Amino acid sequence: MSATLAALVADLAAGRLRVVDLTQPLGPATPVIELPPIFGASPPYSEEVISRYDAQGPGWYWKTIHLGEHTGTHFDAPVHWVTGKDLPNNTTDTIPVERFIGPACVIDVTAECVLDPDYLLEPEHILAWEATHGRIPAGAWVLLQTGWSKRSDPAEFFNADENGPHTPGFSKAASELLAYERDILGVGVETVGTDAGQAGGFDPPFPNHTIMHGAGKFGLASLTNLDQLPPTGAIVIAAPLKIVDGSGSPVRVLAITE
Ligand code: 23J
Ligand code: MN
Repeated sequence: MSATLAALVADLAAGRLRVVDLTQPLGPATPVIELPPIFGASPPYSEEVISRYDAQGPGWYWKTIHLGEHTGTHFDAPVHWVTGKDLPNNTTDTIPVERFIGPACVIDVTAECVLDPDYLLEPEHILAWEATHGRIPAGAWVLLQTGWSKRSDPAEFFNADENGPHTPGFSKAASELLAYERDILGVGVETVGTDAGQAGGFDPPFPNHTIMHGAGKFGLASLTNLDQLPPTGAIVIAAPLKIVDGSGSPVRVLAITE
């Protein structure tokens, strides 16, 4: 075995490395994004039991599940957005698997989001983070820690009023910096989508989706436990289901950290 893999196994077994689950539970109560009614809606998760040690299957339990590709903790592939529709290897079944693993850069803006639920990460905030923690490397997952996963009440998680949802995200310029100047794998967020709640009214609408997916980058939404990660030093593994021509998929996101 390679020394690296042997050390990984030994460090995990000894507890020198820890696996942190960045995934929310997936079930009927999972919050699903709501868009204005002029657009199509992603259905809530639903399920039926096929058998549970009963007449339909005396020795076995299994279910059927029905859900949108973008439900709960999930992966956004470049083909999800019109800007990424003609890129090579832009679907869940064709993205090279090496691109599902990368070092995590965790940007903590929890305090800012308490004061302003519409908080947008700006380039100056990224540069300030880099002044402390070092330059975001190519191939990194950039995770925006907002504290939003602590909002277990769906009304607080969506935080909507008559003007729509109020949840944090990225400015257009911040997404451009991360996608073009840093060449990251993608961004991850604690909110229901990788754009801010008000981003449907931005120019362009949903700028993070527009820019990231146009540049072949990915998204991870509805993450949790980001507060268990250091700003740098963890590795994130986020491999979507190999759905043929998939625009995204529910995903079990794991971090390996000291
Ligand atoms: C479709 C339209 C707008 C958004 C989204 C999907 C998502 O957030 C998503 O799950 O990709 S903002
Ligand atoms: Mn999505």
